[in-house]
Amino acid sequence: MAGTATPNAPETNRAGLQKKDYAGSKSTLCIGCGHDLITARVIDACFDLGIQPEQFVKLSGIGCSSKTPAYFMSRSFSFNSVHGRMPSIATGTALANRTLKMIGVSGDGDTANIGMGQFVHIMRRNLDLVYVVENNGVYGLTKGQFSATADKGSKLKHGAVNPFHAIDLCALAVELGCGFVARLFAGNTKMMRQVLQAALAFEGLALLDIISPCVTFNNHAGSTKSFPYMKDNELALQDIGFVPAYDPHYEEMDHGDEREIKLGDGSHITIKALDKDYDPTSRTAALNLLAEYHESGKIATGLIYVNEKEPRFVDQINMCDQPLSTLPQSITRPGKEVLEEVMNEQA
Ligand SMILES: Cc1ncc(C[n+]2csc(CCOP(=O)(O)OP(=O)(O)O)c2C)c(N)n1
Ligand code: SF4
Ligand SMILES: [Mg+2]
Repeated sequence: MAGTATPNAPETNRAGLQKKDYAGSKSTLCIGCGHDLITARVIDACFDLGIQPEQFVKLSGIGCSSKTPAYFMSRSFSFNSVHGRMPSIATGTALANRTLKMIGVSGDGDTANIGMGQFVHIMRRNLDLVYVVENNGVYGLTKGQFSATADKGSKLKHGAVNPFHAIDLCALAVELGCGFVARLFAGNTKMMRQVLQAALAFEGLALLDIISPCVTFNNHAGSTKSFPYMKDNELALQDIGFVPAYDPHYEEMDHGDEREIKLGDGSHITIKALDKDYDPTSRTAALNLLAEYHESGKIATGLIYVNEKEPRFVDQINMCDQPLSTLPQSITRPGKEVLEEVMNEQA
């Protein structure tokens, strides 16, 4: 937890770093873009947790959203990949160095259109990755065409109506076995900051589908991803808190009627039901909830599903403890004799 050493001195966190140590380059996005709000919360959450920037990797695809890793944590590793292919790069990174924590930033077009094939497969694995979809329902970078998350019947700026059903990324993620699924709104600062911390602490893959309005191409009447629509139709399911593992005060706190979820690293998510009390550890309840809200036109935000019992990707595939990237070539390239020995082994 962040603490202040001396009055008026800039706040430092447990890594001895200040907020400015988590900054990146200046944003080049349109003024008011929802994506910039998400960037600010990523910086907050990484600062709050005291993440060491040099132990962190930022990955993305292509789009306005995929440009945002340039705007935070310039001391971290970073790779801006091909359109829709961020999950492949994340998988390779996890294989090369299992000790790194990763954030992948994508857009609704990058994920639900060109990247759908990659998305569904990474949801089945449990990489240590926070997968953020900055969801504005359009291809912002290429001037605002509908993406596959645009709601049926919603309108483009010049009146065209979307005839197709929307893909619900949260429902797909729950269906495919993802262990941490949240739907958020870029305008809900508090919830984003808490859930981002929990997602970063989660040992496995966390999908955050964040409605992030495009103020230039999708913020008009008729859009269901605009700031005004979200202000009128967001239904925050929960008041979410996060207590990191290193905070010694958790046991002393009064948790009243809150639900608690203990994560594998010893941290806690606290959940106070606001709209309706449902169990985010139940897969069936999560899928029912998403279907029910979709019908109503309301956008339920909060923690949709948590299952922290699945083994991590690197353990599922029996990866050695030492990161591959630190092993000498004599081990990673054992040579012709060893290959021959393997080939001659009896099945
Ligand atoms: C292979 C390929 N096809 C198409 C494009 C053109 N293109 C660039 S960004 C983009 C869509 C981005 O939309 P989204 O992921 O929703 O990001 P946003 O800009 O809305 O944040 C497209 C189609 C491309 N760069 N590469
Ligand atoms: S075009 Fe839309 S998504 Fe892209 S930076 Fe501008 S407001 Fe953001
Ligand atoms: Mg988009």
